[in-house]
Amino acid sequence: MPPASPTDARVVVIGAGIVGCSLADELTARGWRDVTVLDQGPLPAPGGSTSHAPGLVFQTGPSKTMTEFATYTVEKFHSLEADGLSCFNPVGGLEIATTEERWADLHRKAGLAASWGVRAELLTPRRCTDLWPMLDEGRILGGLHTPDDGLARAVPACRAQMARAESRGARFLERHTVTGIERDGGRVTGVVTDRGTFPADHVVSAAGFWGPVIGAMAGVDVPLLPLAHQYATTEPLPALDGVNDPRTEASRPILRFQDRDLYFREHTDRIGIGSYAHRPMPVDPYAVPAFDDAPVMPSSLPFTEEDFAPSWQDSIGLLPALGASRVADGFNGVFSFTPDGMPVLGESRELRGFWLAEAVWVTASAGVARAVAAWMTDGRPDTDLHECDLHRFEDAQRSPAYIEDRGAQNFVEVYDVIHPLQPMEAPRPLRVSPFYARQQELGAFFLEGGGWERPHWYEANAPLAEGLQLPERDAWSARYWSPIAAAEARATREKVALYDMTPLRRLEVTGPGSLGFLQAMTTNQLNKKPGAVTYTLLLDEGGGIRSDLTVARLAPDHFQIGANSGADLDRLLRHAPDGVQVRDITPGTCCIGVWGPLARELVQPLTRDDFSHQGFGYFKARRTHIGHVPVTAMRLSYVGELGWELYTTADLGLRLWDTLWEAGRPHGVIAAGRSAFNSLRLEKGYRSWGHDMTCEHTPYEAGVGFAVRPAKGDFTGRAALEGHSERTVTRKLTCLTLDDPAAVVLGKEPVYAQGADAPSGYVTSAAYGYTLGRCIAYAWLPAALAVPGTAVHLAYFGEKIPATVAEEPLFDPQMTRIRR
Ligand code: FAD
Ligand code: THG
Repeated sequence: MPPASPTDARVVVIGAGIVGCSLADELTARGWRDVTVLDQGPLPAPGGSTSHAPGLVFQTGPSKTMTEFATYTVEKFHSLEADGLSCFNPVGGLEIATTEERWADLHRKAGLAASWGVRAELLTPRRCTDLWPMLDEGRILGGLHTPDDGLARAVPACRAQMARAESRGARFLERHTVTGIERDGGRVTGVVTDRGTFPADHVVSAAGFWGPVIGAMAGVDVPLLPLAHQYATTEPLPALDGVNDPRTEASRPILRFQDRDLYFREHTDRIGIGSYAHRPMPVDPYAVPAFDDAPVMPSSLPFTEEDFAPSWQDSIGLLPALGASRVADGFNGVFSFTPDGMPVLGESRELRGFWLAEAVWVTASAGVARAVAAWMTDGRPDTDLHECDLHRFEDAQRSPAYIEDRGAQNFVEVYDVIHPLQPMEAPRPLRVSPFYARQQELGAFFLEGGGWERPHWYEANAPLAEGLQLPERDAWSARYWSPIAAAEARATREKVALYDMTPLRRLEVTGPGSLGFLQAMTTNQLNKKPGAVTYTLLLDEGGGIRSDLTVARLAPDHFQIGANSGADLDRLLRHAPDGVQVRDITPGTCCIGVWGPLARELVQPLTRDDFSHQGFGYFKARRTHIGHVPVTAMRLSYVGELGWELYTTADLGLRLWDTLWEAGRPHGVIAAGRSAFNSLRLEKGYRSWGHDMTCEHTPYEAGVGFAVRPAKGDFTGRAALEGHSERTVTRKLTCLTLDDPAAVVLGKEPVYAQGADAPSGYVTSAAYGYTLGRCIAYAWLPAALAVPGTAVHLAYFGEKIPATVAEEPLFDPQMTRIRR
C-alpha cells in the first residue's frame, strides 16, 4: 500500500520528454519528494518526439479542456527561463483561409477562442500580409490572429523544469531503459530497467509514442498509434536576412495553412514547414531503433522527399518567395495519434498506481501535467478530464485494428474543417442495435457515437415534414440536420414515437450490500421499495458532478443504472466492495423509448399488467411482458412525454420493435431520431452530462440540486457541498432563448452581457425547440446575469445574436404531460 500522505509516495515517471519533465515539476511543486524520472536516452534531449518538436502552440480548439491545457502551457513556459531566455516566444498565431469554408470556420473558431478566453481577431488579407509579408495576399480570404499563441522552446522547457524539480529533490536518470513493470496484488510496485529495479508506489508512463510498449509491460492497453509526420526546413532566405534574432529564432506569427494541411514557423533566416498532407505513415514502436543505433534520433525517421513534393508546391503557392529556395533538411518525425485525437490520461483500474499521460502535444503538455499531478495528489482531477480519460474507450474501440484505422484517420483529418456532429467514416458500422435492419428500411440517417450507429432522423418521415414552416438554416446549422427532425419532434409531442435508446449505457449492480454501496456513491435517496427509479448524481469528493444516473431498484439487491460514460462504470468498479457485482450490460441488451401522449394506448393492449397512471406510476420500474417479449419497463422520459423505456435482451430486440410498431400503426407511431430527441430534452430542460455539466460544477450551479439529499446519510461529495445551495451560487447553468425565431446556433458560442466586449460565459448545448418555435441555448453565466428577462447576445460566426434569459423548463413546467 502507498503511504498515507500521497506526497510521501515513491513515483517513477517513465520518459523525460516534455510531459515527464512537466509532471516532475508539478508533482514536486505539490510537495512530492520521491520522484524519479527515467529515460532510455541521454538528457536533456533523449530522442523522443519532444527532442525535435518545432513547438508551435495554437491554443484554440473545440475542447475547452484542451484549450485550457494550452493556455496553462503558454503561461507557464513564458515564466520559465533557460539560457537567459523565456521558454515561450509569444510571436502570435495566424491561421489563414483560402476557401470560403475555411473562412467561415475561422469565424467559428474566433467564437471558440472568445468562449475559452483566448484573444483572437479576424483579419483582412492586407492585415495578414502586414504580419507575414511573404504571404501572397491575392490567395487569401482572411486570417485569424491569436496574439498570445507562439513558440514553445520544448527542450529548454524540459531543462528548466528538470532543474526546478531537481532542486526540490527529484532525480532524472538518463540511459535507463525500462524493460518491465513489477506488480503485486493488482498494484504496481516497481519499474525494472537495464540498470536495476526502482521500487514505486506510482508509475506514470509518459513515454510518448512508446506508450503501448510500456503499457504491454504492465498489461494495460494504450490506445494510440505512432505516426510519422513530415517537417522540412528551407535554405536561408534573402527575405529573412537580418530579420530575426538567432537566439529567439522567430518574430512573425506561427502560421497555419490548413486548407493544404500545412504549418510554418521561422528558424532565424529559414522557414520550417510541417505537413499533414501526406499518406498516414504508421510506425511500429517496437521497431524504432535505440538511441545509439538511430541515424539521428529514435523518433526521427529518414525524410521521404516524394511524400513532401506536393506540400512544397503548396508552400510556394502561399509564400512565393520560397520559389527561389529549396528544402535543405527534412525528417519524418514520429508522434502519437489516438482514435479521437485526445490524450490518454488516468490511472489504470486493473493495475492501481499505474498512470498514463500519453498522446500529449507540447501545446497541452504543461496543462496535462498540472491536471495529472492534481489528480495524483488529491485523488481526483480538479478540471474536467472526461474527454481524456483512459476509460472513455469502449471494448469495441480497443482492438488494434480500430486504433490503427482511427489513429490514421485522425492524422488525415487533423486540419480539416470538422462539423461538431461529423462522424468518422470508418470503421462503420461497428456497433448496431437489434433494430438496425428496420432503421435502414425506414431510411435512417446515422451518425456515430461510442461506436454505435445512431439514427438522427428517418427519411420515411419526410411526408410529415411537408408544409412545416421552418426558418432557413445557414450552411453550418443545415449540416447533419433535416426538417424531418422537426416533424419527428412534433409527432412525439402529438402522438407517439419509438426511440432507439440502445446506446444508453446500462449497468447492473447486484449482491448483498448493493444498496449501501450506491447510497454511499450517489446523492439521492435510493432506499425505496423495489420498483422505484431515482434520478441521482455521482459526485467527486469536491462536490463536482461526475455523472447523473437513473437508478432502478428491481429487487432488494438488484439495481439497474442508466449511466453516461465508461468513466461511470470505472468509478463504480473501483469502489465496489466485496460481494457487490457491477456489470456493464449495454452490449447484449437493448432499449426502446416509447414516448408521446398516445404511448399508453400503444403499450397497454400488449401487456396484461396495469399500465395506467395508478397502476404504473411515474419513475417506477417493473418486469413485464410486451407481447412475447420479457421486458424491464421504466416509466420515465428524457424527452418529457408520457411513456416508457423498455429494455430486453438483444436476441428479442427485433421482436420488441416489430410488436410495438404493429401495435402503433393505428396511433400513427413513427420512429424518431436523436436530432428530435436533443431538441425535446432541451425544451424540457434536462441536462446532458459532459456537455451542460461536468465535475467543474456543483449540483446547485447546474440546476440539479433537487437530486441531492444530505439528510439521507453520508455520500461522496456531501461534506464539500455543506453550506452550498441554489442561493449561494455565483454562476448558473442558464436557459436562453434566441430572440429571432429564425436564428439557430450550434453550441459553444460565447455569451455577452449587454454592452460588454468580453464574454461572460459560453453555450453548452443548443437546439431549435420546435414546440417553442425558437432556438434554445443553455449557457454558463454569472448568477447576476442568470435572471429571467435579462438580455444578452451570442456571437455566431461573427454575427451578434440577441438572446434572453428564460424561466425554465420551457416546456411543461407543471409536468402535466408526464404525470398522468
Ligand atoms: P516524448 O518526447 O517522445 O518522450 C517520451 C520519452 O520516453 C522519450 O524521451 C523516450 O526516450 C522515453 N522512453 C520511451 N520508452 C522508454 C523506455 N522503455 N525506457 C525509458 N524511457 C523510455 N506538438 C506541438 O504541440 N506543437 C508542434 O508544433 C509539434 N510539432 C511536431 C512536429 C513533429 C515533426 C513531431 C514528430 C511532433 C510534433 N509535435 C508538436 C508533437 C509533440 O512533439 C509530441 O506530442 C510531444 O513532444 C510528446 O511529448 P512526450 O513527453 O509525451 O513524449
Ligand atoms: N434514461 C435512463 N437513464 C439515464 C438517462 C435516460 N441516465 C443518464 C441520463 N439519461 C440521465 N439524465 C436524465 C435527466 C433527467 C431525467 C432523467 C435522466 C428526468 N428527470 C426528471 C426531472 O428532472 O423532472 C425527474 C427527476 C426526479 O423525479 O427526480 O427524467 O435518458 N434510464
